[in-house]
Order: sequence, then C-alpha cells, then structure tokens
Amino acid sequence: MAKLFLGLDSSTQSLSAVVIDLETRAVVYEKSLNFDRVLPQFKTRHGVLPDRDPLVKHSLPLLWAAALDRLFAGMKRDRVALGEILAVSGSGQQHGSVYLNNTAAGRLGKLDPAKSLEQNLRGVFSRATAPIWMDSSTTQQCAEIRKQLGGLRATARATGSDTFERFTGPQIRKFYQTEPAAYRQTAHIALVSSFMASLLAGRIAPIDPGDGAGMNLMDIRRKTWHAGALRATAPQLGKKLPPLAASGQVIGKVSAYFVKKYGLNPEALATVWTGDNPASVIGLGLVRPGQVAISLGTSDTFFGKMRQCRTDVQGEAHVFGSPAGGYMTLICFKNGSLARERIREHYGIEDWAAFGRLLAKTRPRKNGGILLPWFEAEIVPRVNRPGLHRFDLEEDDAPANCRAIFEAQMMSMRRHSQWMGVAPECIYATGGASNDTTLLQVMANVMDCPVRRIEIAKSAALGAAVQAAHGWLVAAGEKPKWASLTRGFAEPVPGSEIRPHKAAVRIYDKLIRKFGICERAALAS
Ligand code: XUL
Repeated sequence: MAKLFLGLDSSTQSLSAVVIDLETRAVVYEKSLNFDRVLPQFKTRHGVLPDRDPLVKHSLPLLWAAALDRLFAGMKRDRVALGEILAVSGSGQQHGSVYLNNTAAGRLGKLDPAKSLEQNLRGVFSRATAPIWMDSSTTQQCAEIRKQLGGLRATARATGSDTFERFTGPQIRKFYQTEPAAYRQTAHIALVSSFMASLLAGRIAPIDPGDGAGMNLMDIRRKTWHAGALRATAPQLGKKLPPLAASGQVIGKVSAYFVKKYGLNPEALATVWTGDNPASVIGLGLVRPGQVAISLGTSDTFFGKMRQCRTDVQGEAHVFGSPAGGYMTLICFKNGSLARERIREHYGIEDWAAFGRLLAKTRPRKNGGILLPWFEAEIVPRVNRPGLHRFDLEEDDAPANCRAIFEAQMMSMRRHSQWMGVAPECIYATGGASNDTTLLQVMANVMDCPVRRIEIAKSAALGAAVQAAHGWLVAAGEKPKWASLTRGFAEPVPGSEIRPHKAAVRIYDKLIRKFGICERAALAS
C-alpha cells in the first residue's frame, strides 16, 4: 500500500510540488509552475513586481494563492492520487512577509470551493504586496534595531543573525514607520511559508523556528519570540505574530476547499511549513551534524547541520532552527559563479572543461598566489567597496588565476565557517559547477574532507514532502528517525566521492594562513 506525502515549495519565481511514496522510496510526481509564465496578469518579472526604487522588491500574496489553485488543478489533471495523500507540508522563500487584517482568520475558515482562492482572499490583506528577501531598502531600520539590541554581537547572539535588510523584523519596522495606519489595521503577520500553510490548513498557521530565525525576532536559543526584539521593531507586534511551532507539526486536517475542489484526501493532515533553505537541508539529507552542503550557484552557499546553537560573532553567517531538530547554518558568498565566470571571460576560456584543464596545469603551493574575487560587494566577509585583489599573482598567468580564484573561494568558506566549531565529515557538492571534478578535488583538499556530488533539483519541495511524512508518523505515535526517512531519496551520485590528497591538505593548511593575512590587508585597504 502506497504512503503518499505532498511537499510544496513557494519560491521567488515558481511554485513546485513533489509527491513521495514512503513505501517504495520513490518520487512519484514533480511539477513546477513559473509565476511570470503561468500568471502573467500579475505583471511580475522573475516573480518580483517592478518598482522605481531599485532597492525595493515586493511580490503579491494573491499571486502565490492563485498559483496554488493552478498547481492543484494541474495535479488533478495529471491524475495524481490526491485522495491518497496522507499529509502536506511545504517551504517558502525566506524572510518575505504577508500582512492580513482582522477578517482573515474567519475567511480562511470558510474558503468557498465555488470560487478561486484569489476571489476568496480579496479584502483580507492590510497591505496588498509582500516585501521579499531581495529587498534591501531597510538599512536605517537595521541600524535602529541593532542599536536597541545592544550592537552586532548582541543581536546575532539573541536572534541568530545580525540585522539584515531582507530580514522580516526590519521590513516590519519600515512598514510601521511609513504606513502606520495600515500597520494598525494588520491583525496577523505571516511569512511566505506560514501564509501558504494557512491556505492549506484553513486557519492562521504557526511559524517554525527554521523560518522564524530569518526575522531578527526569535530568541534563537529558546525558540520563542524575543520580547526585546519585538519592542525594538514595532508596537503591538507580539499580538500580530502567530505562535512558533516545529515544522511538520500537525495543524489539523486540510481545508475542505482542497477536498471538495480537487479531491484531496479529507483525512490528509496540514502541517507547519518552513523556509526553503531549512527544507533543502532535509531534501539533501543533511540530518547529522558534520554533514555540510556547498552549493556552487550564482552565489556560493555553505550550509549544514550544527550540534549546538553557536552564533557568528562577526555577524556574517545565519543560524536557523533545523527542521530535523537542533540548528543549521547558512553562509552566503555573493561572488560565486558570478566571479568564476568573470575570470573565465577575462581569459577568453571557452567553457568550464577548459577552465578545469587550465587549473589542472598548476599545483597547489604553500606560498601560492592569492586572488580575492570581490567583483561585487561581498556578504562574507562584508565588503562594501567591490574590487579585485591579487597577491603574488601575475594577471597574465591564466592557469594560476583559474587556480587562485577557486582556492580563494574554498579557503574563504573554510575560514568563515570555523566559528561553527564543527569540522565537516562529508561535503555534498551541488549546483552548476559541481560537475567539474578538478574543482571538487580542490574543494576536498582545502576542506580536508571527502566530497560527494548530489543532484536534487527540487531539494526544498522534496525536503518538505519528507517533513510531511515525519509529521504524519509523529502524529501516529511513532518516533521516526530523520536519517532513515531521507534514505533512498537524498543520495549522492554513486561513485562520485573525491577524497582529499594528504600532501595537498598540508599545503592548504599553510596557504590558508597567508590567505587570512591577505584578506585582512585587503579589508583594511
Ligand atoms: C536566505 C535567502 C534566500 C531565500 C531564497 O537567507 O534570503 O536564500 O530564502 O528563497
């Protein structure tokens, strides 16, 4: 007998669904709807509304709701066995916020299947648009909240991160300051994740500690709202936030709207959602401390599970609650593929294979050249003035520059993740550039840790489906283990393991000291 679970991921540009069968360990269905393409009437570009101010990035909660209708209609058309789904969970783009008035709770409880979600929800918002994670218009509010909380270190210690423009607290403060009347009319503030969960559950849903940690409002150790942070952000905020509850925790049965309209199982459980990064941690199978993933994308990200709650005193990294219990970190390096591509273009190298071949012509050296590739303002370390810095490296030496950029990116990850106090035991590499074994060998050598490649396109939606299964099993009185739940779904590519070369590891142990000196010098210049 199949055991089906549905995971949804409401991301910046699309809404995705993954259905898993826990019995056969198979992904039985996946689908993505691109907002711009499927719902052009909302006039978003890459899921974002155009705005005159380049720092302002908003989207539309009604668009996300309309996409949910489309996705369910598509699943019904594709004959997905919706009547057999046992539980639904999900994930959302982090930090984005939705503002609802005092009619919302009642309306969510009486969603009319004869109408669309869009029609059902008209009039429930106290703010029509939702600021999302790409918004960087709240520098003033970040400074105000940070000051109230006692500075950068105190803010990071209290909430898991220093204040960041995209985090929800600074966004709420800006709304309160610029539109006080609309703020007063706001009865509920939701994250993208908890808003979507509210639609499925037919009631205001809790926020989980994974996504809650991306707000600068949650006490990271207690996993409760932080009274001082609420006070520093906006008046009456505690009354407008839902309770915090573990992701995957059962909210109730799914709303009758989805049962009557699409044939969803009336016994299916609606559960608490989380953020897309915490869900990806599950989807990639990072359920034990020491398991780390490095995603080589537009930006490079480093994320993994942590044994204890530690925070970064430099205030560069984020600590979130992990859906698999405990904590996870997310460290985002902006000059990832972006920087590698700039170097490739600069030397007229035709493709990544040729880049890898050039790099392989050189060897690691303990006093080797250092390249700090801050083409754009960097997040980690904080660099506001972009620029390229070369030390003991000739610009016209293409092979040495190819090696130096990737070595620098990996040494930066090693250096700026040391505060976690967890030496990685195994790295899962994912994202575009992870196809290149020359690059992965450098990664293994710098990190002194085996690297395996993992290719999971919809890791957040898959993580959400596994989270739904976990919530359902717990509600049935079982004590499921995360490692056994993810087995079979989140597996590295067979035969892809690359082990560190001991001689190279010894060289990088020395070169990283020089790297630190160069980085400090460049930051001070
Ligand atoms: C994480 C962040 C992004 C969004 C993307 O802090 O801002 O990764 O979660 O959806």
